[in-house]
Amino acid sequence: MAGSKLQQLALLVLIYVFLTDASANAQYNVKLAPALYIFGDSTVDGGNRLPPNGVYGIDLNSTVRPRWSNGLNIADFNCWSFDQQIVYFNRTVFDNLTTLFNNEDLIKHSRDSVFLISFGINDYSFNYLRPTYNGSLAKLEPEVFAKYVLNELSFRLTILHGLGGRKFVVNNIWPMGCTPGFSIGQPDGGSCCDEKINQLVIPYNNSLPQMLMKLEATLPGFLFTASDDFQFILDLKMNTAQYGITNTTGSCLSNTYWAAPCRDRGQYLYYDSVHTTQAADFIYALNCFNGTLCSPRNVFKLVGM
Ligand SMILES: *[C@@H]1O[C@H](CO)[C@@H](O)[C@H](O)[C@H]1NC(C)=O
Ligand SMILES: *[C@@H]1O[C@H](CO)[C@@H](O)[C@H](O)[C@H]1NC(C)=O
Ligand SMILES: *[C@@H]1O[C@H](CO)[C@@H](O)[C@H](O)[C@H]1NC(C)=O
Ligand SMILES: *[C@@H]1O[C@H](CO)[C@@H](O)[C@H](O)[C@H]1NC(C)=O
Ligand SMILES: *[C@@H]1O[C@H](CO)[C@@H](O)[C@H](O)[C@H]1NC(C)=O
Ligand SMILES: *[C@@H]1O[C@H](CO)[C@@H](O)[C@H](O)[C@H]1NC(C)=O
Ligand SMILES: CC(=O)N[C@H]1CO[C@H](CO)[C@@H](O)[C@@H]1O
Repeated sequence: MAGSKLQQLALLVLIYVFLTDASANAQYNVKLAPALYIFGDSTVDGGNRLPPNGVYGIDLNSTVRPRWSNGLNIADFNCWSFDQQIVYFNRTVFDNLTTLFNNEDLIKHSRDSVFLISFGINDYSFNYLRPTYNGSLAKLEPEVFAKYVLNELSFRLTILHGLGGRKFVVNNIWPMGCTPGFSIGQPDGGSCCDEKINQLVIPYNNSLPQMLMKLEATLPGFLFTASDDFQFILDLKMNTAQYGITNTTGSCLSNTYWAAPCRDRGQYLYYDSVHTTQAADFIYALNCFNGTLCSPRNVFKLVGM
């Protein structure tokens, strides 16, 4: 996991802030985390499962493999199933890290590293909310489905804790009804969000912090911060001038696979019908690392703990 085109954006933000903001050091007692391990779905995909087509990753000048965005995304790494990622991480720990560190240093390395977890969004967008999806999950009440996904997440966080992970950054579910794939049928040509769909993810967002606090209370040394993706997207849509992202409703790609992408990608919130652009992800990363988007502490504070 520590291989490939590692987490460039997140790391860039980290390095940028560490290099440019000496005062943060004193303020938060910040130190650079030894490693950033990233687990998750296509929102943090580094380009392993994609159409063989240049429109994804277009702003990377073919320097790295494309991903589900125009450029770098929230975390930037490889999209395997979460469990496969755990297997690879475990292998990295046993095959590689044990040769680099003695036992004591390995514990310290794992304890100080940051684990970026992207979970749940694909469970909602590709299973639960898919109109044609006929699986049993789609029939569950929103509260029941939320509980199911949260249990799956809790289980995997516990495994990662067992493998030495201590500091976790976890997302909640963004307002699905605002993604172009769902808002397109709405009045006003898709500028409004599908509020019914937005409501469906709220039980998950409401229960996520409790679940994480429970882990923090029961697993020794476990620390988390949760990003409020839901509020982030709504804020972006309300404050377009401040962020310079002026098109928060349409998709930069008019057709996911074949059409040329829009030219002004820096002004779009959505790159395709589901995924956000590099411009939006950069604002997100800054706000979670150094702002108030992530709570109960931002990533700087988490790293300094
Ligand atoms: C990080 O946040 C602190 C406190 O709000 C601020 O002074 C500093 O400029 C921020 N640094 C960056 C790089 O945004
Ligand atoms: C891609 O090329 C453009 C124009 O040369 C440059 O401004 C940009 O920084 C490059 N992007 C990357 C990721 O190398
Ligand atoms: C990690 O790998 C070790 C050694 O191969 C194995 O004993 C252990 O069950 C694995 N743990 C997980 C969670 O995969
Ligand atoms: C990790 O260990 C495996 C097995 O020994 C090896 O094939 C691989 O090249 C190592 N990876 C790194 C990055 O050192
Ligand atoms: C969904 O399930 C129903 C009843 O089980 C069936 O009649 C229908 O054809 C299925 N739809 C799809 C798209 O598979
Ligand atoms: C946003 O982008 C879409 C797709 O390119 C376009 O149809 C729409 O008119 C744009 N909206 C605004 C407000 O620019
Ligand atoms: C705790 C948390 O993240 N709650 C979010 C869940 O979704 C609502 C939408 O109603 C957001 O406003 C909350 O911030």
